[in-house]
Amino acid sequence: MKWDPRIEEMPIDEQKRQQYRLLKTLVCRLYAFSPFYHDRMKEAKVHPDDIGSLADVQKLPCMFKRDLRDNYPDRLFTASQEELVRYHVSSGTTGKPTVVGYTAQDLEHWTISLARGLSSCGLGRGDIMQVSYGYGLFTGGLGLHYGAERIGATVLPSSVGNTERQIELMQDLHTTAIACTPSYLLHMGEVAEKMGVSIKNDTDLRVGVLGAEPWSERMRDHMQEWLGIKAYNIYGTSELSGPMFTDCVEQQGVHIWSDLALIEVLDPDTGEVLPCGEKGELTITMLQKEALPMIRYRIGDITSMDDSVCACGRTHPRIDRIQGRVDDMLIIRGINVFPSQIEHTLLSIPEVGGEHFQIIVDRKKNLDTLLLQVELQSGAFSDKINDLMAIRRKVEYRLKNALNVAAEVELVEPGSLPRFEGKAKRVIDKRVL
Ligand code: ADP
Ligand code: K
Ligand code: ZN
Repeated sequence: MKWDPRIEEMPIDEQKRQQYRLLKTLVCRLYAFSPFYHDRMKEAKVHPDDIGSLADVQKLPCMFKRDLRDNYPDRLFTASQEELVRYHVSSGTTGKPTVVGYTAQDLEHWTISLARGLSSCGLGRGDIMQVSYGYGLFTGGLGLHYGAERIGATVLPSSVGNTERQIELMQDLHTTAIACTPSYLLHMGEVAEKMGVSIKNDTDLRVGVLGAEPWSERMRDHMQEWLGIKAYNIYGTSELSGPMFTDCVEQQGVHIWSDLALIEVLDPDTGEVLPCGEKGELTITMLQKEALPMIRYRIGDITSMDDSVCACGRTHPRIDRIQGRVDDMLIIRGINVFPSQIEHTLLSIPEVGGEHFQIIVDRKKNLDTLLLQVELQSGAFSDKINDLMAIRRKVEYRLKNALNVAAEVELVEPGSLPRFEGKAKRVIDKRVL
């Protein structure tokens, strides 16, 4: 079922004309009303008059995550507080989070995007969707919540955690679909088995809408087989609004609705636009966002684009699975963690300092684990176990606050971690997808 066939099947040249109109309007508005974009465009020596075709988007300067960070919390907003109806906050790269804001219209577009996407996964009024993304400052929970309600599905806002209870509810309320991270669904499957419940045989679950972290085709096959479901990919970032684009039933890539987003794939080194099919850095211009516009936002995710018409009949371009990052961002239980954030936190704790540490990421019982080996400063080294315990608790507490994910800390003797001559290799990621 198509939520909005007129848009979803729009001929490609018509989509392009619409995109050009939206881009032109956006650029004119920002040049006139946003000091940030005005200055950026002046620096790049482009004027709204230079935008005379869709391809001219390439003349516009790119934005990066650091632009949001440098303009914390709301200096990039182009809506007044009166016009904003919601904030979300995502983890930042140096301990400083990024704040995103929404007008009513922005929430509407996010919801519509998901209504189209969830319908394209074969969901509708007859479905009961358990939303097991976190509700709160992160975007996942509320985003899927409103998208699923819009298509008339019955939402069970179970959020993350309390897994046994979630499985009981899944059975009692006959949940047919779940939205969560792929690793949380794997964890649920295991917990269910321990409870003597087979998700495949003893529940009505038939669809998973899974994302917020990388996963593979192999993992999709495994989950579909083991849990007896269709597993669909969902992609987004808080700067776009949140998770907002999904696979369709063909499972041949994530459809990016062209009336909402204009995508390019750039060579991460040169910034040049790459042709369809080539892998590079996904770059998105959000064509209709009001509160927090994003022009040529270089997300850091590596993928390729396919602009051929999908077997489902939808004419909007698709992106392939995310193949990696251009930076060192880690995703731990769906939450973005930058090694620089860890370093920043450690630097503020005199007993350890931030010079020598190692990050070990693993997956145990299908849950990501984060272990930090941290060298003590020689002055803080003590053979009193109580002192060491206190330092460790302090480091764990500070990290939890900064990262929003728990890290286990192991204090090690000064000088015991490897030293590097070139770039430090601080991360050991043992997870295999
Ligand atoms: P979210 O709340 O959706 O996790 P964030 O802005 O915190 O939003 O994180 C966005 C990042 O998460 C993306 O840039 C990407 O690296 C990763 N991500 C989100 N969805 C997927 C997905 N389906 N596959 C791979 N990575 C994903
Ligand atoms: K994420
Ligand atoms: Zn499709």
